[in-house]
Amino acid sequence: MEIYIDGRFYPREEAKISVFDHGLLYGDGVFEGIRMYNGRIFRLDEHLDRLYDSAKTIDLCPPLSKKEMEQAIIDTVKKNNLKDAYIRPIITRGVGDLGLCPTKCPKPSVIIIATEWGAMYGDLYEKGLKATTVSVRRNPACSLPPNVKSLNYLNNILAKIEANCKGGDEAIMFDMQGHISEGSGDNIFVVKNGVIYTPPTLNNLRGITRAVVLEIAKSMGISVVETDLGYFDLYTADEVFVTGTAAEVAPIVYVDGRHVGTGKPGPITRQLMAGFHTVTAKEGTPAY
Ligand code: PXG
Repeated sequence: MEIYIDGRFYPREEAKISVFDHGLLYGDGVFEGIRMYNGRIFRLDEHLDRLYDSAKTIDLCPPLSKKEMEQAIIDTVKKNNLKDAYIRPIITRGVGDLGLCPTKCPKPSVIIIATEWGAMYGDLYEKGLKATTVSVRRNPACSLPPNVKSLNYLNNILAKIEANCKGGDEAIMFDMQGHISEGSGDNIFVVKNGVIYTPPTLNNLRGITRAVVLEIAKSMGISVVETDLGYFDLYTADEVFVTGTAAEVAPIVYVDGRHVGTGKPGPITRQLMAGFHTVTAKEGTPAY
């Protein structure tokens, strides 16, 4: 595996950054998770836009233009001869001193890791996942906006730890007001009486898979409503599913020990899973 760091490629064992990089010291940086399907990079422009918006929000000036970043991503997948892959571009604040002030970091760093990748949840796409609501609240938009895909993922990791302890495959987080926010690494949807409901994106990451799934649903003539949701909606849903670059479209069949609908992946979720595979099979920026 060859990893890109600041314009050069290093073998996995030699791909290292400074212990004084504020990405490590403070989680000060931003990243993306991108998929490549059959040699084409899925929704690359959207991921680049979100990466640069995340950077702008934390006042981090990327050392590469968007075009140069796109090229670096393409170079990295080519260097590794990848066709079906997960791509992880990272921009860190760079090397500074032990103080947290970012003005001491003159040069942000860019890292790109690309690795072969298949289905994240294996047979759970057929069986469905068990989800657990967690006591950890999603950090509010007035502290660290959940729209920023920052290197500081402890909020999500705490949620995942709690879900793991409770035997869940994925966590479901609420915001400070008690509205459903999202999973630890995916957006959440419920289906009731043939209509898809999902929270607006002030309290969660503006997921790119979320947007694709909403497009697919609309093209299939399924109504979509973006609205605040609570426990009640989750426990009484006919279907629940999550979406993410890593998770793709994944059915949830249990929430807090209550079965969702029939306890099996529902028909709308299945339609969207199939629709998503159709879209990923034909779209994307060709790397070769
Ligand atoms: N919410 C959060 C908090 C995320 O981290 C999504 C939603 C889905 O967004 P996209 O644009 O990918 O549809 C994410 C995605 C993992 C993992 O291991 C997942 C993500 C990031 C890093 C790791 O599951 N994020």
